[in-house]
Amino acid sequence: MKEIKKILVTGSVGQIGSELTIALREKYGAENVIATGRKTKPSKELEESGPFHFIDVTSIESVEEIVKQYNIDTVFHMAAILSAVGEGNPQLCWNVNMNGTINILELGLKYDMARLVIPSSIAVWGKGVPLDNTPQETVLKPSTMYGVTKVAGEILCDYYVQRFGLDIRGLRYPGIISSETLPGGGTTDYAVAIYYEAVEKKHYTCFVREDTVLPMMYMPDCIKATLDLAEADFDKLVHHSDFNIAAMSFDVKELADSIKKHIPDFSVEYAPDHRQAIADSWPNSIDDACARQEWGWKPAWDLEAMTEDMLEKLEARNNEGRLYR
Ligand code: AKB
Repeated sequence: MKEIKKILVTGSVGQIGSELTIALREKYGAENVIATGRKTKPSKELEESGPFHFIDVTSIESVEEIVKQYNIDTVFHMAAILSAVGEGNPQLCWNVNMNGTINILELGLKYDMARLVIPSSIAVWGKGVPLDNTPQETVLKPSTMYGVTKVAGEILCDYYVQRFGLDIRGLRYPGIISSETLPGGGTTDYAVAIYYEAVEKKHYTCFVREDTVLPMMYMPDCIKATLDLAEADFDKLVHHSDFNIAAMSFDVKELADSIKKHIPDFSVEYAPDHRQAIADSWPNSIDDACARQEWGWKPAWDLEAMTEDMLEKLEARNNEGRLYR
């Protein structure tokens, strides 16, 4: 297994990418982690903590320029169009997610890279899947273009592992909840927005029903899972690009109730929109036994601990008048 030395992070301005980049810089050295984004201005912290460049993942030349300039041997490919935005523009979703992924795979091959980390999502599932404790191996029939690109991406990654021996890893992220960067255009975004609005307005209008249950994870667990999988012993991996991982599952009422313990006059109303059908097509809970066995995955955060931490951080920022930064 080759050593990780020079890392490229695509989508580093996004919800996961922004915190992952900082964690990678702490672990591998700031000058060894090259953050990239498409258009959105990076935060001060991201820009000042190490190299940052604008690239277009759909253009192989644009990515290759950075790969050559920095001698990149590892990529964390976080750039993607998520489920809700993807339904608004399926063609864009296909272009960014599929061409972005194949460009990273081709560059991985051309430059004989040490490691490619290419995440997937719970969006791979759809009709015909058992909704409770969804198994690692089951039918993958997504109902969104985002899901289609994630299924195709997983299969493509596994093909490059088997055909060319590339070292590729990926996990099926559940909804990720964080206090730092807002998510952009996913179906699970309500589980982040509810905290911000609870702190700002003590009221939230939720775009999915009260009884909607989805698998979720707090950002510290998400970062840990991503770093641990990246460093796992390749020889012990049976799976590569499609690991189920789970941390917690709850419906919106349980989420609201956990917030009400800290903000008793918080209220929620429900106005389900087109995202309800997407949420209904995804599992309630996930069986992550393979991730636990093959690379030791174990979550640390549950709903109550996450709510306490989220509210503490958001309330501190709100008191300084910079809730949304
Ligand atoms: C989305 O809601 O689209 C994402 C995901 C589950 O991959 N958060």
